[in-house]
Amino acid sequence: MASSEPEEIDDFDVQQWASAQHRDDTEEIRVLKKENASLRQRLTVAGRGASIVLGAVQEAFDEDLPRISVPKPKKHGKGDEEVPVLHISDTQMGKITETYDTAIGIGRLKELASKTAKIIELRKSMATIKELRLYLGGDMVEGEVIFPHQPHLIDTSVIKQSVRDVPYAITEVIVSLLSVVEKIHVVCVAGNHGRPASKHSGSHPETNWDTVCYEIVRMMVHGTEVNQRADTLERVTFNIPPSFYALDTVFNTTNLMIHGHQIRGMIGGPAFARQMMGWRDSIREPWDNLYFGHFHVYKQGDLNGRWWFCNGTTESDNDYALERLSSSTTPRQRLQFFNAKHGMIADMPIFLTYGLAGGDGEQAA
Ligand SMILES: [Mn+2]
Repeated sequence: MASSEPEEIDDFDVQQWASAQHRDDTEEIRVLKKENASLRQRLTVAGRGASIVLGAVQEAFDEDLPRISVPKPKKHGKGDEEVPVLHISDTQMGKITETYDTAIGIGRLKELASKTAKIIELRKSMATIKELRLYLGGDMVEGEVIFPHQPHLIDTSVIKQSVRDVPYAITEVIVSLLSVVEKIHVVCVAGNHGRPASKHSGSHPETNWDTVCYEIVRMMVHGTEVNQRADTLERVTFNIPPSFYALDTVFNTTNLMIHGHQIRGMIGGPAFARQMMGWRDSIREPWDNLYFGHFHVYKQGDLNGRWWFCNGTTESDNDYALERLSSSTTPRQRLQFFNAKHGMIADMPIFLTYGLAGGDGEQAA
């Protein structure tokens, strides 16, 4: 009985059957089939819902954009032009520790924007500052399936992290900084916590919840094609490349940003140095300085004249960093200033103490 079955299947031409069916379809069924095929494509190729979520947000924004009132900078300052670079990464939004959760994460980003704005205003007494670069370095979301017990260590789902909390917080940072600069150029890379599933699950490398956040920030700031916000199109620009790295040129210096999970060994160590020199040759475009996060350790160094800058995190009391990296520091992010003559002229941590005993930021708008 079993021996006759394969022949029957061989005789049956699926392609022919399918095209015969297709010819008999009514127009509605053809449209439905096409829609079905395109949805299936989006699910399997683009990866498990991330692009569907993005599509749904876009449809919602086509109807109604979030209300944002975009401020004008009061003055540009005097003296030679300077460009601030603000590196935000590893906000791990959604994660809970003893002293961190989503509300504290959002509070610290507000604190960061307010402290950055104050420093920019101060520097305007000696420099002209019109434009800021905002580097979003990945792990903006904590995710939910990065390691097996993670569901116990988060306060919101990855959907809320990537569609609501991070886009809201980052859009607030952008809008708040528009009160001190005319233009903001936003440069983005995705982190390992934004992966939709385990790194061995075979999802597309471009599919990442960080990227969903960035695209939603862009929609919140610019609106959609159908429903555009005219006052921000020229003032805020975005670079969200599909590659693991992003490049940004400030005056004569080209900065290379990655998330950092690609780095092997100790940062600043010999394996790291080899890898950094490898990227110098393997990445087609020439670059000068390397920016990354991931390690939750605020550090920098230079290697044969190229700077590397490792960003801190907004989170506090991270058991992983305590156990594995013996590091426990005040939450911080990086702010720099560049000018045409010298390139990078100032590099400073912005300490974030919102939510900590005796902390600042309660007053942050
Ligand atoms: Mn990471």
